[in-house]
Amino acid sequence: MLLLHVSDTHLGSSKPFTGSFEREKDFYEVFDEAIDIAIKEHVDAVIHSGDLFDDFRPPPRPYVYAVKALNKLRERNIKFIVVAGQHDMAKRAGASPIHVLKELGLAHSLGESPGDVKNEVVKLNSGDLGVTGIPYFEGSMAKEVLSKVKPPEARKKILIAHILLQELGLPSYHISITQLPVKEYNYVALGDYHINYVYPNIRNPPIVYPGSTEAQDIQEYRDERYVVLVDLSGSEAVLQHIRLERFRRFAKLVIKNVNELQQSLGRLGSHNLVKKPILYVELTSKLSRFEAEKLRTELSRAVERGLISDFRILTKTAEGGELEVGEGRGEGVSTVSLDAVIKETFKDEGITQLVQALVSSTSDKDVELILELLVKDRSLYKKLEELVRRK
Ligand SMILES: [Mn+2]
Repeated sequence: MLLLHVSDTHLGSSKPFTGSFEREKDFYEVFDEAIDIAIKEHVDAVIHSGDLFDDFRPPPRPYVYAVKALNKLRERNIKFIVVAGQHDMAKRAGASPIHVLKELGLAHSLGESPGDVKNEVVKLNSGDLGVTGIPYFEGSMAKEVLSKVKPPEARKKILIAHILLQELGLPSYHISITQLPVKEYNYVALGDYHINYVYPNIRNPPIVYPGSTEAQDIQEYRDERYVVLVDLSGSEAVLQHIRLERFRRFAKLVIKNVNELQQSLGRLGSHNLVKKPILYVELTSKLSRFEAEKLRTELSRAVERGLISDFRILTKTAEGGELEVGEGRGEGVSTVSLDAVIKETFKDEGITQLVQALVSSTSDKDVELILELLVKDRSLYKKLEELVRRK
């Protein structure tokens, strides 16, 4: 029995260039590559450990690409078994995009909302596979979630979960690996952590994060990205990490001034890459407006010459953290913050606050709040209306 483990494909994302279709396509292309590997390797099923989509209400395009790719699997009788991550998680029953794929007969869903743990036996070409699916959940639900984990009755069993393990050593986590009955399973397929990671010193069963298929920003970037081929034919699972080729590379240059950029660009060596890399430029000193403009021009020229696909500029904050001050292609590069740009653009305190809230909003709650604000403050609404009319 052969499986391909894939995770965190975030279809629909275009990070770090929100709204760029070029970048959005990267996520579709590498997903397609993973599906083609599954077909080439004649696997019985593709196991997806969550964040298939980047949004729980995807626009049509990510659906189209997902359906196209998953149809190729269905034609070959390869099952696609998936749990929801926090990105494609239903806020209420039946509302996850995974549910749509399930209704279309393109996915076997093993959990779509927090606490929706499933223990099932799935019929594959080469036999029965017992699967426990744990979709993303908040840490406070751990006890309830763990009580629902019941290894199914089957000769071969896998556990799929979209969780961060305590053992990763990150600031936040869901549970420790010791809380899961891993010994009951032949393979543990994990998602949520975007970096490839194999839990050390455990031969049986392997506990694996393949990592995401694309990096969402430079912090997540690694030179290699993988899908994992899992052979369950023998008594112990045999793994093969397969390197993906069609993901976008990131490069980073740390420079003081424009001269240093010109010297470093030549050394990028991006000519033999399948795709031109995204370049992050980290500035170690503050540039004048003139120098900043020159830097942007140089970088735009590098895009035109096909050295890089796009760029972002980073400067260090006073606290030593990284601050992004500009991105490529038309976005103005300066040493001012996004907040300052919004202020400068709208020149009205009320509107500025509104736009800032919208820009930084991450939930429907914020939108509700903003609407409430508009209803209460008619003058703000009037000003906004005028602005829209002028555009
Ligand atoms: Mn993810």
